[in-house]
Amino acid sequence: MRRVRHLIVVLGDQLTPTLPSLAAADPACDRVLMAELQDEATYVPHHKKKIAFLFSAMRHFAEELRAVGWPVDYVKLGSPENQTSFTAQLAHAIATHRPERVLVTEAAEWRVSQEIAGWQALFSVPVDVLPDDRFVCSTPAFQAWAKGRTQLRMEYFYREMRRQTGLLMDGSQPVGGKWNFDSENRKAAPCDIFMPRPRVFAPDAITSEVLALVEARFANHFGDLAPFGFAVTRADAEAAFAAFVDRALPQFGDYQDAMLKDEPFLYHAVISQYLNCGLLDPLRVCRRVEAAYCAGSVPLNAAEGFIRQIIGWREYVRGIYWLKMPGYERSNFFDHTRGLPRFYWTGDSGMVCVDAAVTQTKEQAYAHHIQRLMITGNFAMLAGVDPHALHEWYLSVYADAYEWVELPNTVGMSQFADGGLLASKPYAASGAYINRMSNYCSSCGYDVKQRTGPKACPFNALYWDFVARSRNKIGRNPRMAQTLRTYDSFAPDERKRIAESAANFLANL
Ligand code: FAD
Ligand code: DLZ
Ligand code: SF4
Repeated sequence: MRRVRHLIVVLGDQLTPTLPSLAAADPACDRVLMAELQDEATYVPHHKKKIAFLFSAMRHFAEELRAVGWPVDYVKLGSPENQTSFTAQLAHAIATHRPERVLVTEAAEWRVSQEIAGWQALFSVPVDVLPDDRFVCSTPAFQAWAKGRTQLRMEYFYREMRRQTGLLMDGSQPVGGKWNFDSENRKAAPCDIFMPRPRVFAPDAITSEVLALVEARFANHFGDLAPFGFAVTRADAEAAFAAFVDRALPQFGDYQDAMLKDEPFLYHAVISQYLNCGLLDPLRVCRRVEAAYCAGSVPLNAAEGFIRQIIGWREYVRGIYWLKMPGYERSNFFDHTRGLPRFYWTGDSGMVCVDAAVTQTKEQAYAHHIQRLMITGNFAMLAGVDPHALHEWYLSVYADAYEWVELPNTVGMSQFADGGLLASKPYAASGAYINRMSNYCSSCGYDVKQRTGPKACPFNALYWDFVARSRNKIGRNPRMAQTLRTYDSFAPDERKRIAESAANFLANL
């Protein structure tokens, strides 16, 4: 076998042909290493669909590279050459090929970046770690933006990203005269409206082989493997995104916060799993949405709302993650210690809203943002669940979950466990909010109008109990002042009933 010049390690979420480590190399003398690894598939018990999606997308990407001339060592799980970790696999490949250098694009997650940081000391060949250019804002640029600011509000960061990219800009001013149309994005969805569905793709031979592997190896992991309809190639991910732009984007803005029973996707894009592993490019999808707005096929509140999620929230949470790691994963502002209730795995709590979110998560490895934030996240905070246990759950169960994006959303946004770095107030809500934004309550055994007692919606007593028990933590937050005044206006008997109802419910969890 001829001597390999550069060995390029491509990680599972680096499925992008223009990846810096590939751009820096030459198929004529360099070689790519990709591997399906037991350690990566089990550091949390990932949803079966998530593992199958990523393995199949990795195998298709290896084929995509081979088709343009790259020699690729693709190490399948279960093959004789397979080692369980990145480091062991690389050691094996170095012994086989004796490359002059190893190239790798920096890992998206702290855990893997630490593993890579150890390679230089372990191996006798130089290891080059290249910055990942697949984000709009580099980590040094985010750190420069954050430096000296007392508050790191997403809105101001987002405006910078709009200026930097020129997306929906009219010179130095935002198109439409406003930066943010969020207030127009909070309609509850009527249940009889036409509902688009994300495109699904029949498994090909590669995916079918992966599905059999996952069923055999990860049978005890959470989640349904079938039916499997994710795109696993760049072309199909593009097609799924194009279908979203045509069919759902026009209504995306209006119904972004809505929830409907038996409608897991509503007008959401269902593309985060493709963006996060590199099958779709964030800036390209935003430019496509901007073009749809300019062509008059989508309203401004939809185009702006979508672009804000990508160049605003997605980039912002990544910046926060790298600013605060390590240590951010142990944030616990409220000192919550309760274990994760069993029904996060089974979906049999009796609360229709929670069970709908868990059941569709089990079926689809997907729940939309408001379900994650205001149902499962909100419930966990009100019930006092340990944020780290919840973080591990979110990291396991969603096809789009990688720690850099999941952790700030869970610990910062949904649990306020960082004490307000990311959110200006806790996203805590009683049943009234859920009832306003969804049709769950009409089929629930609990009564959303009752605050206390055995039939009362658990979110109600838990909400007021959370407000009361967290007073010394949230009392100085101006955005919580009205809520505390309302609690204080309750008669002592009512406060006692709230405490008892919450305690009874939690005792039976
Ligand atoms: P859409 O609603 O159609 O939005 C379009 C795109 O915007 C998404 O594909 C996503 O790339 C981006 N986006 C929207 N909101 C956010 C956000 N808050 N942070 C980052 N990107 C955003 N997103 C992940 O990609 N991975 C995660 O592991 C993840 N964990 C989350 C955990 C919690 C507790 C919460 C509250 C949110 C989490 N999110 C996560 C953010 C968000 O829920 C998902 O990005 C979104 O639901 C993906 O579905 P979609 O593609 O249909 O998104
Ligand atoms: C999430 C994941 C899974 C399930 N499996 C693999 C794998 O077998 N091989 C691989 O290269 N990457 C995998 N990943 C992604 C990594 O865990 C990790 O998220 C990325 O390398 C980013 O740090
Ligand atoms: Fe959820 Fe309460 Fe409504 Fe039942 S009544 S669906 S528990 S908010």
